[in-house]
Amino acid sequence: MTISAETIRAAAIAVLVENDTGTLIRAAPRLYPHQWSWDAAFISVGLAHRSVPRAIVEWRTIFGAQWTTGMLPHIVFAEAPDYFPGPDVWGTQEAVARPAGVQTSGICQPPVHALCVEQVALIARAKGGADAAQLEEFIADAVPRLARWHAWLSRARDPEGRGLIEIHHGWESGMDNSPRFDSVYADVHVREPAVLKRTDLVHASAAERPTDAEYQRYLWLIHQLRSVAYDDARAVEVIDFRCGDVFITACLAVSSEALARLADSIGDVQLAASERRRAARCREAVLASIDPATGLCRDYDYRAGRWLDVSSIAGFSLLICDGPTDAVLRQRALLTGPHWMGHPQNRHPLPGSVSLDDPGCQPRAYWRGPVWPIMNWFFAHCALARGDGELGAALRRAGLDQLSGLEFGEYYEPCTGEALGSHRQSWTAMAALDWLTAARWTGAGG
Ligand code: 2M8
Repeated sequence: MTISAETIRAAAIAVLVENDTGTLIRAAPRLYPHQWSWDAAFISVGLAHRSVPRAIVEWRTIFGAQWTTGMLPHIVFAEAPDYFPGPDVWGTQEAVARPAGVQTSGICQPPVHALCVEQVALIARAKGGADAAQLEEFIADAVPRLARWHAWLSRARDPEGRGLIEIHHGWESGMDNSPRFDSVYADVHVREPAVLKRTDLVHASAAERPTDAEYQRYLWLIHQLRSVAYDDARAVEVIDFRCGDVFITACLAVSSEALARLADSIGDVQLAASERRRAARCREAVLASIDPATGLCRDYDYRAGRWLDVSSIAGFSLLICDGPTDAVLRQRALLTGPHWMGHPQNRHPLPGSVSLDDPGCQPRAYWRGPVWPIMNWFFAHCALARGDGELGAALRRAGLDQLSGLEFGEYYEPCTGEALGSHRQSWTAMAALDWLTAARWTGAGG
């Protein structure tokens, strides 16, 4: 690294400060002027390093938008008209389960929340004093909310107990246009094309964003969900997209373990036990999804009744949630090998969203090839949590090198290292800030 850690750290803090509206952190200054659910969860970890009370405010905004069903919606809208699709398109005021006094979207995102609350708790408890005291009060409120969120995911998105958590929109995966979902989207037939107001293309290059054809399908799925007023039971009857998402299932496994520890910390042994059972079920489903031929995890198309044999970063979901040593080591060898982190053309030894060797890889196109700093952080965090300090440190080192240009890109071109999509993306800044601050990485205090 030619640039000092302190320079990166200060620049990362500046991004979070700039994107702060006071009650929520915009996911990005212009492209994403609202609060995104999994972005905000990750961002709260960075916020906690600077101010535990501010991190708690972020969580109050997330939880203040929780639906009565327990769902945490994927967007909480701020006062910012410049985003499409905005609240008028979502029309969630027609939903019985909507929260009062706040506008939200009507779908969810990967459940990394409990995992991030636990990190905030660890940071606050290490700081002690007023931070720790405020934290304990917050945890007592957060734990039942997180429990309702997890219960909703199992109840509404795995009603038959098949194991994989089902999504009804590619946006729920967080990896919007990933080739993971190409064949699922091929069965989404847009009956009434929407008027597209692509505000995203004002702020990012079209070559780095989804196409209009993809957006038509995104809008059609919103239309279908809105037609049943976002009612969970009716949604499964009308929706053209029903995919068992292995990455979300792995996120729920690690988050359920985290929630179990949080529940233990406040003496709720019953909740702790049921979250551990949930974690075990999810982990089993992730393991069962593995293609014996490739060693990678797979999504499942519930409408078509078939496994989706697409190689993407989500294929490494076992490295998120852990599992039997042989299967974990196989994935680890693949991830660090020549098709992914060790690819000879890589600017930095980091995994792309799709392998550079995949014929469908598009190195500039969003979730179809670029390297995502937040994924590097997440995989590094989970490696460390699994006891794989070597992989965690390797991802951190290369991840920080990648961010030394200080653009804090949303994603990066794998071969050139060019920052793509939005610059000054909040969760990218969080990754740098946590890597340079948290005791588990630096071995120092705080
Ligand atoms: C991207 O998704 C939004 C839609 O939700 C968009 O393209 O407008 C995804 O990368 C998603 O995972 C992320 O949470 C969001 C904000 O960073 O942007």
